[in-house]
Amino acid sequence: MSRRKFLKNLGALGAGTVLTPLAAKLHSPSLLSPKKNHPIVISTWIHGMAANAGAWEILGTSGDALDAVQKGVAVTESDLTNRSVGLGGRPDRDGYVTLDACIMDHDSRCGSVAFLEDIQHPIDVARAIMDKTQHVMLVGEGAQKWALENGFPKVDYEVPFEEVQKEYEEWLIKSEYETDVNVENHDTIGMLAMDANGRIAGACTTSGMAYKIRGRVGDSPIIGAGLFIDGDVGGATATGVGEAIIRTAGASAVVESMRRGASPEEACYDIVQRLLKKHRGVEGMQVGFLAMNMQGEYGGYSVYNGFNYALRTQDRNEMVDSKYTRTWD
Ligand code: SD4
Repeated sequence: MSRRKFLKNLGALGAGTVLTPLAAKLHSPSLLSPKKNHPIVISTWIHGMAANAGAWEILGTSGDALDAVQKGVAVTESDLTNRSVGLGGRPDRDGYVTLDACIMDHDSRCGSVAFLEDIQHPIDVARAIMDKTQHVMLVGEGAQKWALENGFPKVDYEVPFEEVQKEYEEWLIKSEYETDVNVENHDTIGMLAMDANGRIAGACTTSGMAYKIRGRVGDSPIIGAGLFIDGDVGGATATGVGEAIIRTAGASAVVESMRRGASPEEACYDIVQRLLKKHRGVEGMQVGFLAMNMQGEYGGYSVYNGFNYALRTQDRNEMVDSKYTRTWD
């Protein structure tokens, strides 16, 4: 019997109805009002706390998950002390800060921008691409041109910032590209939220790997790699070495595991194992995944220890340590 029919039948029971023991059990309040795990928002790393607070301004007042994730990750983009998100980020090897972001909703609508320069909020550009164009993704010069035409101002300050520029100049002396990724040099924000109406959405934004080759784009703006949402199943997002995440279609793989019945944590564990199998011998490669299903259950898993995520619900507002497979030496 469908749940709706079942509840209707229960409602049809008159006040004087004597319930059989089974019917009385079924009539218990816990079954009539199953625990709702939403609104809920999770996001990568410690800056997720502030980002979740931004998202909660919308989620906590019965607003839409899509608006919430956009607003949430924009908080991190505005934090110019963050070295992996927004214009405070580290530059590519030619000294330019280039930004990647994407957003996706319950109905699989999505927008993405990559290799974008001098615009403060790539996530807003990604959302506008989704809302105003028939395309999913714009990159580079064309993306910037479109953003300017559509009212996004070019920032009037110098990027990289002085301190970041200094660090970059020190790096230039050796010019060694390290894919070593840990808590210090690595903190893309990926966010998943479910609103009071049970709709899910996600967003991801980053300045990418420090000192990358100019033109390099990682997983974060790639739908299916850094982020994937399917309103029938749930959503996933990723952080870490983007090349590994793209090669395994990471976020999409997590959602497909959940579709086949895995819990969010199991699904994240599975992709971490697959990724390690495909990248044998690659040491120091941190990758972390977060996932949420349509029951509002969530989980994460990472290659190495050190990955954590921020959780916000009606009664929780805290950091959660992700499970992991390896420890740093
Ligand atoms: C990238 N996944 O560009 C991003 C990097 C990242 O924290 O997550 N940094 O590959």
